[in-house]
Amino acid sequence: MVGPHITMRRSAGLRLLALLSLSMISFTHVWAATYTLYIEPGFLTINGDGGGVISVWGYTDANGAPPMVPGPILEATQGQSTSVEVINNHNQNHNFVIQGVTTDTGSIAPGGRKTYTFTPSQGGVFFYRDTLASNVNREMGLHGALIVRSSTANRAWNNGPSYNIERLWVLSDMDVPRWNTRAAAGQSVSTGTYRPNYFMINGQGGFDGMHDPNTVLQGRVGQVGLVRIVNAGQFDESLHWHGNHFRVIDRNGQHLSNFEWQDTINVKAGQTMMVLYQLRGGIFPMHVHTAQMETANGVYLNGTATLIVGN
Ligand SMILES: [Cu+2]
Repeated sequence: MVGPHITMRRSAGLRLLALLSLSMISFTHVWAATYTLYIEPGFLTINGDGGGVISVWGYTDANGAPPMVPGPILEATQGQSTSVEVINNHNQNHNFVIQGVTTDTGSIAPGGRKTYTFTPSQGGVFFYRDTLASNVNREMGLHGALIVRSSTANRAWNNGPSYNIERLWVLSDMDVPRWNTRAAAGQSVSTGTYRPNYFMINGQGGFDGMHDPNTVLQGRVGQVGLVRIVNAGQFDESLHWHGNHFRVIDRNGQHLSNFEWQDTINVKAGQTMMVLYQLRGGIFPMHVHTAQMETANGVYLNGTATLIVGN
C-alpha cells in the first residue's frame, strides 16, 4: 500500500506545478490543489507472523482500484484553496470529514459524489475519516491524513520550527472477527464490543513497518526529522522511542510554544501529534508500550513498530 502513496504524492505535485505555471502565464489567482478519492471495498494483507487478509473498505486514488488503508495522503498549503471530490463506489452510505478542517457530515449515497472545498489556515497534520456507522466505517479502513504545509519549505508551519526530513505515521487497529468480517458480509456489528486483533502503522504490521522506507525514520546523524502522527484507531497508543528523546511541538492541532522533551508519548484515539527529533547514530526501535499492540492476531512480534536509524 506504500507504492500508491508515492505515486499519488508525485502526481499531485506535478499537477500542482502544472497549475502553478499555467496561472503564472495567463492570469494571477490563487492556485488550487484538487484530489479525487474513490470509496472501494477490498482487502488489506498483513504480512509476517500472525498476518492475514482482512476485509476492508478504503479511500483510494483511482476508479475501481483496490482500497488504500490508510487512504491517499492529501497535501495542502496554508492559505491555499483545496478541494477533494469523493466518489462512493460502495453499496452503503459513506462520508468524508477532515477533523478540525471540514464540517459537512452528510452522507454520500451509493453511486453518489460530493466535493469538499476548504482553505486550511493552520499548518500541521489532520485526521480524515468516515464518521458514519458508530466508527465501523472508520475502523473498516476509511481513514487517512491531510498534511498542511507551510508557505515556505521545510517548516512545521508558517514561521514554525524547521526540519530536514519528514515521515507520516498513521496508526490504526481492527477487530477483524467481530467488525471487519461481519461488516464486509453485510451483517450488523455489535459496536459495544471492540477487541482489536490487528494493530498497524501506515497500514502495515511491524514485520513490514520496520523496513518500509516511508515509515522508518532514517537519515544522517544531526538531521532533524519531523514526524506527523495520526491515531486513526480506537485505542490510545503509547509510542516509545528506544534510547532517544524528541520534542512534542503540536498536540491535536495545538501548536505548543514550550516544546516538551519526551521519550514516550500517548497519542489518544482519534488525535494527532507532531514531534521533532534530531537523528543520532545507530538503529533504535520505536514501538508501543502495550504488549497486545505488538502482535498480529495474538502472535508476537508484529503490530505497531518501526525503526529510527541515523547513519
Ligand atoms: Cu520500549
